[in-house]
Amino acid sequence: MAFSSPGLRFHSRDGMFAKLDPSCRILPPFSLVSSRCRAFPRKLALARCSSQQQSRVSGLWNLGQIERCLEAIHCALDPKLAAVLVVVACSSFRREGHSYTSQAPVFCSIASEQPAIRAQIHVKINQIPVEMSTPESDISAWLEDLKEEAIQRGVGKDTVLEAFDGVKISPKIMEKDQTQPEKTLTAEDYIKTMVSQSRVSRGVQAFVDNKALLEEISAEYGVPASLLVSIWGIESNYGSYTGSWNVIQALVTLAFDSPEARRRAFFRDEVFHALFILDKAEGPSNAAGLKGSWAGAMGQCQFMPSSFRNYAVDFDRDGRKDIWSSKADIFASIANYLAEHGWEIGGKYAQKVKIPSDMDKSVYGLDIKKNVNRWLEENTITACDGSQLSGDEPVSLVAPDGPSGVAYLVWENFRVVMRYNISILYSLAVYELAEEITAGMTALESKANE
Ligand SMILES: [Ca+2]
Repeated sequence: MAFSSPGLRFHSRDGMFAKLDPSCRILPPFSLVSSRCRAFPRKLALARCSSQQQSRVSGLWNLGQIERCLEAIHCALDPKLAAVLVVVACSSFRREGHSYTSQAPVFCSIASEQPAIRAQIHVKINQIPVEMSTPESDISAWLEDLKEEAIQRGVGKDTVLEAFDGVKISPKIMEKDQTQPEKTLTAEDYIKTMVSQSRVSRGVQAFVDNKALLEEISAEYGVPASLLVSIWGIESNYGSYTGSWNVIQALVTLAFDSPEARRRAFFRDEVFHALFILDKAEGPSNAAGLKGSWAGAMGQCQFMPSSFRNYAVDFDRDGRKDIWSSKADIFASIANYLAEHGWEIGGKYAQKVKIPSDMDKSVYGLDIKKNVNRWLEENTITACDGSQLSGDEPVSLVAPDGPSGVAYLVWENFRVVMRYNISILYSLAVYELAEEITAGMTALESKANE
């Protein structure tokens, strides 16, 4: 069969061109000949070589490889041709047994900025049947390799054997990893969802119930108690949802199957941290106690194993860092995490502001810092609550949906919370929930004083 696009033609020197047919299982090394893209085959070859490590497992192309190829394609070719290649590449992947509906838009956007082409690719990708899965023997070999590396890194053999007992690659986790909802909410709607009225009132109640402990920890680490409650509320709904997945199994699955090579390396590293937690008796006494989200975030403050090892605190001094059930350990771990990442005691966090709806997008964003006075001199900015803005500290202006959506001035502490979860929207939601909880506490106290 032949693919063509105006001015471009596929060509194979080794007769493998026919395998580009979407019915084949392996996307072969292929070359393209075109007057406009002579550099392309080399880029593609490089992309493939750099991920040989991953292809060793299945011998087939994985998402990470495909993504790199698509980037190369996108750099070199026109969108229509890239669109055809996306469909071919995804055919190979989809037949591997992966359902990657949520990745389709990513491929589509890499391939083309034109909505009509993206929509067309999306439809085509979803028509490709899912048939095959990676052979069991390959998974076993990969798991053995992982265990061996853990032992070489210094984890006790008994710990490794116990932790891996019954651990399998979980299709459910693979599915979850590949079907994350697309971020389509506006910042305002996202904040409304995260800072619901019930979450605010539960937060105020949680503050009241744990006031003495929260204030003790807040005094020790310099992080406001309302912020600790806010993060606790957003991470696990005040401890009511922490996830009951076996963390080793979750991490192993993601290290094996996550779409991007960078994420696979991240989760592989987290597997070793989780094993060290068990081996060095830093947390739960056995692997069954290491519970978390499907993505490996553990306990009521949702720490990844590496964060647990570096920042979790045994505040109640019972010999274990228990972020699953000890409130003292949970609050102190959150506070310590923020303190260690540079929380400025008494520093400002954020201020909701009004900005001109025609403000140029190039003049704001997290990478632009100016002091408040300069912002006021150069731009028309007013505080939404009517307060007077001024100050010499460097601040940034963020407006996630553009100048006509919500806008905030953000201080250094805003960035510190982004170290907890690298998302502007997350840090804004944490701020707004903390503000609401503080307001709720103030209202309660003034009522009590009446
Ligand atoms: Ca403890």
